[in-house]
Amino acid sequence: MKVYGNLMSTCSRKVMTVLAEKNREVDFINIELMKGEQKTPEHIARQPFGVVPVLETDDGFQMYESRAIIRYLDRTLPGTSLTPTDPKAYALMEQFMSVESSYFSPAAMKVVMERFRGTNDEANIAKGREGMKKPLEVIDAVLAKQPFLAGNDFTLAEVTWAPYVDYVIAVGEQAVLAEYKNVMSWWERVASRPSFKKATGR
Ligand SMILES: N[C@@H](CCC(=O)N[C@@H](CS)C(=O)NCC(=O)O)C(=O)O
Repeated sequence: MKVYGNLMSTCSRKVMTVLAEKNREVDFINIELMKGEQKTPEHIARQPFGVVPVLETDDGFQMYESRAIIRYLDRTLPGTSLTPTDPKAYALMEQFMSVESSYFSPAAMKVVMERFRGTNDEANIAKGREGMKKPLEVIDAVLAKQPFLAGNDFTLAEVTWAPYVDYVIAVGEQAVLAEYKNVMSWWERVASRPSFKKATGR
């Protein structure tokens, strides 16, 4: 199995976290984003939008879109399932994956990219910080009652939130998270997970 990705990228980290949860080693083909390798015709043939990651299975099946890849991997690889069987827990997992992709990560990435690129547009950063508040408030209330977003277990919902929360902290914006104490306790559980440590090279 091959993954075309970049280990610094949030989307590749979701895929690598699930692979680590399943104890599955893959051939990792590094795509140098800073050099624009994701825009070459060779890579566009794998990923028409010119981004990473891409998964290629041993029988030559190729797919892209990180959230689709992690669902596929969880469904097909042996090991502990990261998708609840209980329909209500499953619904909550999907709900919080959607909250992440619709509301949290677009706001988080505004802040992260401004800091990461060093452009530091404070007005844009303020918008990003403001945008993170509601989704954080919502999950904080949920995490007051249960250890993980879908209930008692670590699921794909944690896998999708983790790289964005991690980068918010990495760029020095942890103050946005600090006022949500249940989020902070949850984050300790997620960040100390061996799969996430492996995916982030820690
Ligand atoms: N919706 C896509 C987004 C992929 C994406 O935006 N990847 C970023 C890295 S996290 C990328 O390749 N950026 C390089 C670029 O935009 O040129 C997915 O979930 O796989």
